[in-house]
Amino acid sequence: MSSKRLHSLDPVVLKEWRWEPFLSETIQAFSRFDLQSVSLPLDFLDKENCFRSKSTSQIAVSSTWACRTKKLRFLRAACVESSGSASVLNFLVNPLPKYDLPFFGADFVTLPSGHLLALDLQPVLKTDQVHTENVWKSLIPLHKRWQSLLPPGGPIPREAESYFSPGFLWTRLPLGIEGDRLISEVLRPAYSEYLSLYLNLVEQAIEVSAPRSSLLLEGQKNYMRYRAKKDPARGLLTRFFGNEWTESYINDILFDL
Ligand code: DBV
Repeated sequence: MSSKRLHSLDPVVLKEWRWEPFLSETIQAFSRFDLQSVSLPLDFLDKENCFRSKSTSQIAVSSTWACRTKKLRFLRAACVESSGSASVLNFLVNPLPKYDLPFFGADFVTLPSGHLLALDLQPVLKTDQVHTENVWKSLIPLHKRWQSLLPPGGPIPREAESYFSPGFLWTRLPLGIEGDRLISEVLRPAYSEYLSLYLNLVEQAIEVSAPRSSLLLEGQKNYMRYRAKKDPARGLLTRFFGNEWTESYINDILFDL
């Protein structure tokens, strides 16, 4: 069985999920294009599971929003919540490879240790100037402004570096008032600007030649393989939902190419 949703998530499933305003804004923003539904297996659309943590039983939920448009092959948001211990929004836009567009990626993660926030327009072909130049000249000034108001997120794995742009917004914040303030006063407007830049790029994108499209497809596959292999959420998702569901979710849904 499969099902689909287009304009929002089921609010009953994600009662305490803190990233709802970001996802609503995202869906609203992409609605300027003609959103087309994609079917997902029901078990991945909404999932609820009981797991054991320090000898008590806890509930974790996961909910997936996904669609496509004429130029974007697959947009999906993975939303995870477990009362008190995790609240996650992982959002990725995969363009059709016949457009010279970057990925749009956000990873907003709240854990008992704090918030970990990543946002980027990630290149498909990082060393290809035609692919990057136009994006980076608009993105770098945004990054400069907003990253300067946030503490640096610290080192990222070396091998991951080739998948990020110089506009990678990356921070770790404490839980509590200060973290909440920076999320609403810095992350939120930064997110809106990154989103708006991306939407403009999508709007302007025109089809490329078939050989160039093959090159972009190879780059996309390479990126998706890396993300699936190294997904930092693997441990958390496995603890919440078990190994079998998690592997299928990561490999067949989240990073599906
Ligand atoms: N990350 C995902 C998916 C998630 C998810 C699909 C469904 O790719 C969550 C959930 N990310 C998630 C979790 C953690 C991270 C960490 C739960 C914390 C893991 C932990 O501490 O146990 C950005 N995310 C990270 C890290 C980076 C990113 C650099 C730290 C990794 C580390 O310390 O090894 N994810 C990475 C990234 C993008 C992204 C750059 C794109 C913008 O989506």
